[in-house]
Amino acid sequence: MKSVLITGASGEVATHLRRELAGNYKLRLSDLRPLAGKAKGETYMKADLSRMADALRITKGVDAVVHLGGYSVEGAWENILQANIEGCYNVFEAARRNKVKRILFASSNHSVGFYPRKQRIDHRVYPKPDSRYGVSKVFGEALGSLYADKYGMEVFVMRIGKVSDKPIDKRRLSIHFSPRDLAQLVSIGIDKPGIRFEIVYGVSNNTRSWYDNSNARRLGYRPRDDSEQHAAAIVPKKEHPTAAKYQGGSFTHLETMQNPAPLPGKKARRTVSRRSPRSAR
Ligand code: 15L
Repeated sequence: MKSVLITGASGEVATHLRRELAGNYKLRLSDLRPLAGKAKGETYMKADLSRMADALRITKGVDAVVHLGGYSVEGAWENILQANIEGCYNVFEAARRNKVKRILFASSNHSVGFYPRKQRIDHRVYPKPDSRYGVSKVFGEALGSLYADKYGMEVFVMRIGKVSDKPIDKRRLSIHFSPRDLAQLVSIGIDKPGIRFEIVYGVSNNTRSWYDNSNARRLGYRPRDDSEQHAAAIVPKKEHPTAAKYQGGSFTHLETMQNPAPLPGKKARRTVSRRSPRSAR
């Protein structure tokens, strides 16, 4: 059985993933935050990914890394820099030093969030991040490309939409990613032989998708869910005109959001500000 490290294991995406992958891999879970309950076959290692020593410790001896850790929404530059730029670099570099070949990187729909909703995009489009958060995801994609080309690592980039049981609004109908489809895509990323550097969209088979996900299909992905079955239950909400135009929605105009995964000792920020990045500090 392969041994797989999941970073950001206390987060929402990892919580779904752990449940879906249970029994298929030996899961090593890391997070700065404590883990709420551990299943059979899971081990937990507390780690601050902005410290190289921690990244080296947790990546030692695993077959693959699923890197989900980091700041998961738009935030102050200091937070994004530490969690998503330094943390991401440390994970790739530690994996290289520990000779872990395979890394799955959780990028986001926000690395391409400034594409208009009326445009269908594939995995080859130029990045158009919609936020500092989106820029940090483009950084991770670029780092993955470098580590694949320069060091022969096997890198699987997933531009994840929104993982949940049901979409909560109209935008999420286009980027919905069900837990079982997430597990299928991650398993391909871990097990498919011959991967060098691939970008795929982490979304279900949504009728209203903005993505041509043929690269994922080429690699064997056959999503089973379509958000359309939930469409009738979505309550229409008025969107900001910029948000309504672009795929990234509110990330295209808001400066900070509530981080659903606050660091220990820090309160989740409830402020949603429209001020400039400078004054938002
Ligand atoms: C993301 O990248 C976030 O991590 C997630 O919390 C959601 O906000 C999602 O995008 C989204 O676009 O809904």
